[in-house]
Amino acid sequence: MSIIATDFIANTTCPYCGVGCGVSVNKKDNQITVKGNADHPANLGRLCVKGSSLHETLVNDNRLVTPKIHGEEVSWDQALTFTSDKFKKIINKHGSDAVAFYVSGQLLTEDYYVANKLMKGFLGSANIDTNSRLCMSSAVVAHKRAFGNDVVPGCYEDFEEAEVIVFVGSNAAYAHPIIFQRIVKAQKQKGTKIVVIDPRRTATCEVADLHLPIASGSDAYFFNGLLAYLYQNDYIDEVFIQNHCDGFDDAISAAMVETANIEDVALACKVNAKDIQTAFEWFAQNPKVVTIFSQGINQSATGTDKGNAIINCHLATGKIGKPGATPFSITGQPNAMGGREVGGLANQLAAHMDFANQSDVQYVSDFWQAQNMASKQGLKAIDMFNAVNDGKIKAIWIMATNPVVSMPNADFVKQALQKCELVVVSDCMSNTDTAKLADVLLPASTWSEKQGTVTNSERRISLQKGFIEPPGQAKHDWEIMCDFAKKMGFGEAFDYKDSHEIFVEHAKLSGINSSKNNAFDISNLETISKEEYLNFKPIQWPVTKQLPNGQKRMFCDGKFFTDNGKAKMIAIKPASPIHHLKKDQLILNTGRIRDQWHTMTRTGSVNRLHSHTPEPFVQIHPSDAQRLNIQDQQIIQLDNNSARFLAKAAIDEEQQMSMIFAPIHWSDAFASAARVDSLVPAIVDQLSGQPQFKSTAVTVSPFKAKWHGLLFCNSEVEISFDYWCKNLIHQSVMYTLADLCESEFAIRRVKNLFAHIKDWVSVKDAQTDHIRLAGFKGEKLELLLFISPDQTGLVDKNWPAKQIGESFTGVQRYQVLTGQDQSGAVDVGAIICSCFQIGENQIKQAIKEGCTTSEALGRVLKCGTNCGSCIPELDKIIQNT
Ligand SMILES: Nc1nc2c(c(=O)[nH]1)N[C@H]1C(S)=C(S)[C@@H](COP(=O)(O)OP(=O)(O)OC[C@H]3O[C@@H](n4cnc5c(=O)[nH]c(N)nc54)[C@H](O)[C@@H]3O)O[C@H]1N2
Ligand SMILES: Nc1nc2c(c(=O)[nH]1)N[C@H]1C(S)=C(S)[C@@H](COP(=O)(O)OP(=O)(O)OC[C@H]3O[C@@H](n4cnc5c(=O)[nH]c(N)nc54)[C@H](O)[C@@H]3O)O[C@H]1N2
Ligand code: SF4
Ligand SMILES: [Mo]
Repeated sequence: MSIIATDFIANTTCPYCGVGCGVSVNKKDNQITVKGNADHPANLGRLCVKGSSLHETLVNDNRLVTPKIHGEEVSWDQALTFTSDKFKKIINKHGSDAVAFYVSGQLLTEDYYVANKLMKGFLGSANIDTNSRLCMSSAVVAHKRAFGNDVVPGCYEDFEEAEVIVFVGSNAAYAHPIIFQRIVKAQKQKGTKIVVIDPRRTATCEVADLHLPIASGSDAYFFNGLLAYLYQNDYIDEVFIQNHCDGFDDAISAAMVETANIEDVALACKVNAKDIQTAFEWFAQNPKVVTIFSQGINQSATGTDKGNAIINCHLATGKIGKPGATPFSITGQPNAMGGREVGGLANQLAAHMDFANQSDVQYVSDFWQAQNMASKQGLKAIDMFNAVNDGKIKAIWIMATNPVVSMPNADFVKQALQKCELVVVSDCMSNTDTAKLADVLLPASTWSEKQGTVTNSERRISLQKGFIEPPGQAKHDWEIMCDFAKKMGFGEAFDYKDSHEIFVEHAKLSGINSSKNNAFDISNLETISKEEYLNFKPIQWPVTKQLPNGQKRMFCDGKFFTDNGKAKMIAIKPASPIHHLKKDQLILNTGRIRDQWHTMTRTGSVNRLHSHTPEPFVQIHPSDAQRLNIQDQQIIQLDNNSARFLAKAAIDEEQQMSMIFAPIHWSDAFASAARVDSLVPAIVDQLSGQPQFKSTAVTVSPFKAKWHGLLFCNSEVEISFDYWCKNLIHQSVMYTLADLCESEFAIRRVKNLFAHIKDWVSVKDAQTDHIRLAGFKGEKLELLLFISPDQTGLVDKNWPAKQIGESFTGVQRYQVLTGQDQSGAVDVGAIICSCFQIGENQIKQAIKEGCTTSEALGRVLKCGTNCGSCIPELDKIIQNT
């Protein structure tokens, strides 16, 4: 890592979630630290656990630092000549639609702008789609149907203004922690009522006044029911409807068909009618309601309709465009919103313009002086990979996303890429599951090295700043594409000096929207100087001559971006996914955990982020577990789609019956069989193309391992057991193991794997079948292996993990095989507070000694006093102890 110049303080933006927190980076005495930027309006100084560990991701052994062709290191010139020759040949022979880009909401706006311009304006196809298809595309369509444009109406201040907050399909305590903390603070100050609609009882529910554990996918029944209730009980804002909405009568008629009675809603949602009534009353009786929706809504075969069912209720009551009153689709990735602005989706043009409108296509083409302008929409993500599989797409370039892990039907995606003539992958990491399939692997710079803007959930544009030189030969994504464009013969149009120039062009292009009745217009930023750009002041679009300081809320005047200026209520026919479950099947729901980011390529390198949830798990209700003969923490197997998934059972009443939950994060780089999307088929919303990730019937069975093991060593190895999972803990790499083979084979396999170790010490207890093995190099402990026929016979992991690399002589070499500190100190237990590494056992002890609030625990143990992400769990442990 080469750090720029001397000491500095740099203001930048967090690269993780769509909250878009401002981060202050401080370099002093060769040490980099991060803290929340108190001046950034998104977080006002706070950071969650992921944000506050950003400095720990700056050094990473798995960085990709040189371009490679078929695994061989090459120069940039060779890599891009090879790639452009292939692209030219394929386009000449098979046409422009034989090539594709699959990009990401984690690209910066400037990268994204260049990718979109290159594909749609110069390569001549609109085959550029993004992982935002998996994330926000249903919300985009819902917004366009209702408002005429893809616009999030509200702002974060609305969370503090609101009297009622409804979280629907959002586990903000984990996924949008700083928004969650803002809301909890407001709740403490003024008693905001919080409703959570989620089949699971999540950490977000810890602060809920009401939790509705609805049946999987039944949300549209709830919101249609709410609309019918509002109508029947005279809560409609007649004047607003009259002046500002179309489609009211049809939407009401549709809502009255199946959901006119609360009892019917309760039946469809499988929750009790009284709670539904309470939620309806709170929505109806309080003028200031914010409905926050996320992937529990979007990731559904009818996600767009669900989005509109929510928006309908806000329109019908005029709860939009006012302080504290708005539907609010919160974005997942740091630049999910920016991608939409530049037209990163295959069915969009730049600056929110549309292929459906010939004058839009012409305008963009003229503006770019495009050599080969695409004239029609391209393929959406699922169709794109189908076309790769069918051989219709012969070259695909994947940037800043890991589809072999994150796409539904993930094994199919893997196969399609294996068959594809040319797979180019730009990533900052060398070892992702997708990078392993690349013909051409291009090293990209990443957060801390690259510079450019991102737009957060409240339309606020901020700068991610570069303050470290990229390692090795890594280049910025926009630079890589511009170099490629030059090789393709488009040099003039891609001759940018820096990201500032790209931003200026993007801002300029958006200026057309003032005459097109489109919301996205940041043309007032087209004159921004480089100096101003480098010190970018976070601002919410639109930013125009009339609105030079941006705009907090949209639709305050009741004007929408439709032809007649009125919002559209959409008649919704509610639907839930239908599953005919066999005896051993349950419905799989998937989502996020607190301390990991997506496929773990960044957060997976930080020890303390492993401590909260070290292994993949399947949350299962006690009665399902009992019926299927599953014990807590036992490895279980999920089957579907010809794929097998292995993870530990977490028996939990917070999970509803007939459903299970598994995290999305583990890839083949971190576990043997925990890519959850191998189980999920590609069923999509017909309007948006977004896949249904949250409701899949899978077969569930116990996995009957012959033995369980813990392996501690000092570096990563290519391991192959039926079950393994990799962790970073203290100074060691730890593998949790289990297998169907005999334990004797395991010993042999481990010894073969570590052939360089010659000095072994082992013990075997013939009675218990416990085997323990230590490997030394000189006095240094290189490896520890503990094997037991059952999991409970294994040692606590903290002490052994601290011994790797230490020196042992004489009898100590046997003592280390006990796996225990000879002083008898007690293990801290599962880590709850990642910041201060405070474990559950310590917390329980402190509660026994009199701490009855999370604040009191914070005073004694410091837990929860840094990022605050663990406070919901501290509260839960207090309740349960
Ligand atoms: N820690 C962490 N934070 C992240 C991310 C991360 O990887 N890690 N990723 C970011 C990204 S890209 C995104 S998109 C966001 C996603 O943020 P969220 O959408 O909040 O996260 P998820 O866990 O995917 O899903 C939210 C909830 O939807 C619920 N759900 C499932 N089915 C239904 C249903 O039928 N109805 C309802 N009402 N709820 C349902 C699930 O039980 C789950 O608790 O998180 C962002 N923040
Ligand atoms: N079952 C199920 N599946 C899901 C979801 C779910 O809830 N359930 N959620 C979906 C959603 S909402 C999302 S957003 C996706 C996320 O899924 P992905 O986008 O596949 O996940 P990431 O791990 O964030 O992938 C980002 C990649 O970009 C690399 N990278 C980081 N910075 C840079 C950079 O600056 N340049 C380049 N070129 N590369 C970089 C990282 O190393 C990593 O390999 O998963 C989707 N899949
Ligand atoms: S909430 Fe956490 S992950 Fe999201 S932007 Fe803020 S600090 Fe980053
Ligand atoms: Mo996402």
